[in-house]
Amino acid sequence: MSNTSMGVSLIGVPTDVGAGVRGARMGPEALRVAGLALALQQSGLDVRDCGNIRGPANPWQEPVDGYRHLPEVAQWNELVHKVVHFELQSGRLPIMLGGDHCLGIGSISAVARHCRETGKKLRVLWLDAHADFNTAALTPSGNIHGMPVACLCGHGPRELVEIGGHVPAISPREIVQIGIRSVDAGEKRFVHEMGIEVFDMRFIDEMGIRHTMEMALDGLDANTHLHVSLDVDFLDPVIAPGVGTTVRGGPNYREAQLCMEMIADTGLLASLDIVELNPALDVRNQTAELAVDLVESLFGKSTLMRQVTDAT
Ligand SMILES: [Mn+2]
Repeated sequence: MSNTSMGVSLIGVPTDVGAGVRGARMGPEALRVAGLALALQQSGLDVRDCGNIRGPANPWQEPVDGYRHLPEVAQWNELVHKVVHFELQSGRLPIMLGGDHCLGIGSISAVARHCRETGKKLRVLWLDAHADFNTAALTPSGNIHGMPVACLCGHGPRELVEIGGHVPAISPREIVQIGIRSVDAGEKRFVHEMGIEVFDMRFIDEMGIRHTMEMALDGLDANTHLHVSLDVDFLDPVIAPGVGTTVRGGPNYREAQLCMEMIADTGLLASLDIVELNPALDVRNQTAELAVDLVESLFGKSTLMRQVTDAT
């Protein structure tokens, strides 16, 4: 079991134009300071830090027609889409260092486009406290970091829905949500209507992370491109305080590790977003360090003593 030659590209996306609290723009640096590149190198990967994408500043304005900072969000996502698609075409595994979660529009639309071009099946694992399935009509705030999944599924402003040139960018069948525990009423109806598979915290409490992940990873095959979109607010705020939108009752440390390890076991991880880390709210960079720890597990560093020579 070796991924020695696998090339991964770190792409910093320092923005919080989609968020309701400022500070996620410092996320990429916090992840670097926490040692992300070195940790991945020590896992045997060929790591290239591509530096940061440079997009528009955060104008910090009120919503216009139900959206905050739509022109800026669109610009950032156009840039993210281009870079992520280029890295995938180059045969590398892009890791997006966010930045707020609106960036999932650019990165996942690029992944979906790459899958269409290469005949791959796509599975997106959306690890988040929130469904991020709001629309201008449903959202109270207009913050676009609450809308990326809706946009990817074809519901949102043209400027975002059409990024990547294929509408919708993904089918609701290609995405699975895990850890959800805070959804607006209208948003909840819309998620059900669209038929998105959601494993919320109630499900995880009752069935356990192991069974949840078995179901979330069911049906993958060697031709599947697995994308993980990790919103740091997925984690319980007790272990991950450095987020703008904490919600109590998320996975604890061991549950989060098991989740990452089971994804690693598939050997299919092909792209990753790490988003919503807000160093302005963190305590001694512990949330960034935890994210690095989890990413190591995602790339196969097991914290267990069990030998892996035999399956099951
Ligand atoms: Mn999110």
